[in-house]
Amino acid sequence: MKVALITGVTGQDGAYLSEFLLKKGYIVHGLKRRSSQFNTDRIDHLYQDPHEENRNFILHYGDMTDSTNLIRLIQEIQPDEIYNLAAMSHVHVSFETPEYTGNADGLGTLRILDAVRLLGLEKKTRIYQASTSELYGKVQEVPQSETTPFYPRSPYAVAKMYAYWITVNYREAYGMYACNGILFNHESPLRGETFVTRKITRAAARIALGLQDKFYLGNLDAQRDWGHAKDYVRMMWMILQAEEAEDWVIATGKTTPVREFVRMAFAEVGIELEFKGTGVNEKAYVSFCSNPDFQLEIGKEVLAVDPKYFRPTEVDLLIGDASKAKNKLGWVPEYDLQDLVKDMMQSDVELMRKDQHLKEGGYQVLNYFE
Ligand code: NDP
Ligand code: GDR
Repeated sequence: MKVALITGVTGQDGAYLSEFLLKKGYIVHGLKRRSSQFNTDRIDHLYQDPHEENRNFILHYGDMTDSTNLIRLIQEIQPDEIYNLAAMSHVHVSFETPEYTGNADGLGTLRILDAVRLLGLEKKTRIYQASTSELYGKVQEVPQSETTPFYPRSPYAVAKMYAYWITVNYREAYGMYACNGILFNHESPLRGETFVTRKITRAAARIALGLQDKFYLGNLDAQRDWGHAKDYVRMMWMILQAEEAEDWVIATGKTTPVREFVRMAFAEVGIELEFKGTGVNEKAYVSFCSNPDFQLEIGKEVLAVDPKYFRPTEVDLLIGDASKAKNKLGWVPEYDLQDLVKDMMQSDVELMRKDQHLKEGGYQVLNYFE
């Protein structure tokens, strides 16, 4: 049985990757942070009581900023594969916490690579580094591929650039099997609530159910290449099974503006929107509602722009060329954008219906949006 260690196991990708590897028969070890509350919502269905024998899903406390912890864990676990997914992954927040982001996302990657080297596991342990399309930043060429130059536009992207190159350097210097997956945006019902797609699907569900009046976004013109996280974690595994350690772009090859994602999310539940105005004055109104379950007034304002969500430097356009992964590894995504929106909306409507029941029962429901 192969043994994997996943850092960032409590995140979106960590949860899907754990499920995927467990189905493949792996023993999966996960690194989770100590938190003052339980932080394992996304993986609770995989949880195994520590008193059980022969567990195949084992969680350990740890942190990407703690070398001794990482060295000790890797020594104990002796993993065949490490998936380094842990990161402060929010681009906008990285402008608020640049030093921490550099430490966790940049130096954290070095700590993993160097632990493997220090422990003499260079020939045993394969390493996947969660690199990102944010490396491309300011548009140099489209579509973006493995050969497109980088121009990072946030402390997050700069930290990830260090992580990218230190991964390449350890591969070249010490012959380690270490790869970068340059993944474009991927989303799912498990996506963090403050990333734009999930913010939109949660708000659309809440507005449809009458739990919320309107919501606010930043730059509606930004364009992203959005795929489904389930397709992307499968690719992480395929990358580590390849004969040679290389770097790979994973993307759908299609790009969509944030505004269009908003339109698709509302349309998924029968609500048509009309957008009026431009820039910070742009707003969206209900123009038609075909769903008799939702009591929405035609002309109701549901979306406005709030400049506080604009970033000091923005990445305007991402569109990836994953031909290398498709041709050499045979990767074919199962979901397109419409399937993704459907999956996220179904899940959020179901989740918000629970809130609706709680509210009707007189209980307080979460009313916090970032
Ligand atoms: P999430 O934000 O959902 O998950 C990040 C994970 O990292 C969480 O488990 C988080 O723990 C953990 N983490 C954060 N800081 C630390 C730390 N200092 N020590 C230990 N663990 C830490 O991200 P995703 O699952 O979406 O992404 C996974 C990886 O892929 C990230 O590295 C991200 O930057 C990268 N990436 C993501 C893309 C995407 O579109 N999703 C695209 C390209 C790259 P906690 O749950 O406690 O917060
Ligand atoms: P991104 O994802 O920055 O691409 O990073 P995010 O969903 O945060 O933003 C996408 C685009 O939407 C615009 N936007 C808003 N974004 C947020 N979060 N909130 C808003 O209200 C809002 N309004 C408009 C943004 O300006 C941006 O252009 C994600 C993360 O998962 C990274 O970890 C990963 O590396 C990259 O994807 C690939």
